[in-house]
Amino acid sequence: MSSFDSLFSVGWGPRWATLLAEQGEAVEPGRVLRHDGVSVNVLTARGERIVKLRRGADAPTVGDWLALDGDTLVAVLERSSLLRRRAAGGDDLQVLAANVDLVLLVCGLDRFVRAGRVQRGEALAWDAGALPILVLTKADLAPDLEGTLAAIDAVHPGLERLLTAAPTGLGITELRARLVGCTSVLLGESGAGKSRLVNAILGAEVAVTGAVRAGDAKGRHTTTNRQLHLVPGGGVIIDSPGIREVGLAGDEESVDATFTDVEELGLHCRFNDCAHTGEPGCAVAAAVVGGDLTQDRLDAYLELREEAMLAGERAEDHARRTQDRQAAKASPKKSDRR
Ligand SMILES: Nc1nc2c(ncn2[C@@H]2O[C@H](COP(=O)(O)OP(=O)(O)OP(=O)(O)O)[C@@H](O)[C@H]2O)c(=O)[nH]1
Ligand SMILES: [Mg+2]
Ligand SMILES: [Zn+2]
Repeated sequence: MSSFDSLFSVGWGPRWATLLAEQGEAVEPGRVLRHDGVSVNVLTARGERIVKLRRGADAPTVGDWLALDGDTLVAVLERSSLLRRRAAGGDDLQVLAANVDLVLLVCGLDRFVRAGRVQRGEALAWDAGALPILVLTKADLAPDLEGTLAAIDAVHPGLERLLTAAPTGLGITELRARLVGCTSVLLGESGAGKSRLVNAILGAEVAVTGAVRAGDAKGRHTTTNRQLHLVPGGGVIIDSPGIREVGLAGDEESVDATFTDVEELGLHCRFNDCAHTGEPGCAVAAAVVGGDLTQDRLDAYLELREEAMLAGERAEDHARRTQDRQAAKASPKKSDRR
């Protein structure tokens, strides 16, 4: 028995105990509940605490486990997973949440569910080292529920999906059961119903929700900070602000994980480096002709793979430039050396 057992409800376990022990005897653990730019709210065995962040030091994010000495951050414990996305148009990767097991891709059925958005979310989840689950909200507002679900399932083979409606409680018990023992994060555009879902799961009005515009069902970015909540029955869930663009964090493998059907077909192509873009003996192209794979899905795969490749190259360039700058700083007068 350790004195940190009360943290089991927020995911404490042997992994964290081992990593914490490496930080010496004087430290205690805490999990980041909320981040507000200059400080983080941390849950410790002795209650919630605000820890100020120092500039340039290890930057913790929501979901991180910290080693603390009083109110001082000693270390961010090595993450088991990290959800990131590429910020719109930039080289920068925005860190969304750490140590997550499940990424809940939240889409409201009051508007069209765009396949590309879901596929990008899937790729981000795989890239993080987490499992994606499609969570459809607002089932009560769907004009043709059965038709919509059939269409969505056809476009996303292999993706786990849950259907919910907050006003009627549809799917909430199933979702809660799915969250037991996991750290889950909600990802979706503004107005998708993430915060209302959190309230339904928690059985309490904890998260603030906001109405969507009547004309286009767009939200108003009601939630502005990521926040970790405890799920009754076990597990934790992170509510997050709506995101408009889901820029891939790089890594073509995360795209392959999203399109395992295309990957499997590709094993039968004549060339093992086949790009499925018109090569002879391409099994993927044959599957499209034979009707086993839609051209739309192949196009989506090729497009996301290209984007991931370019993102990966940009990230490498970025890393190289940073390294060069640091090297230049370390030895400013190289030419003077004899
Ligand atoms: N009818 C119905 N309305 C819902 C459901 N889920 C959410 N809503 C409504 O949709 C609107 C937006 O919900 P929020 O939970 O605030 O959306 P959000 O995803 O948190 O939005 P941001 O915080 O802006 O990212 C609110 O008016 C909710 O009451 C649902 O299942 N059915
Ligand atoms: Mg919200
Ligand atoms: Zn091929």
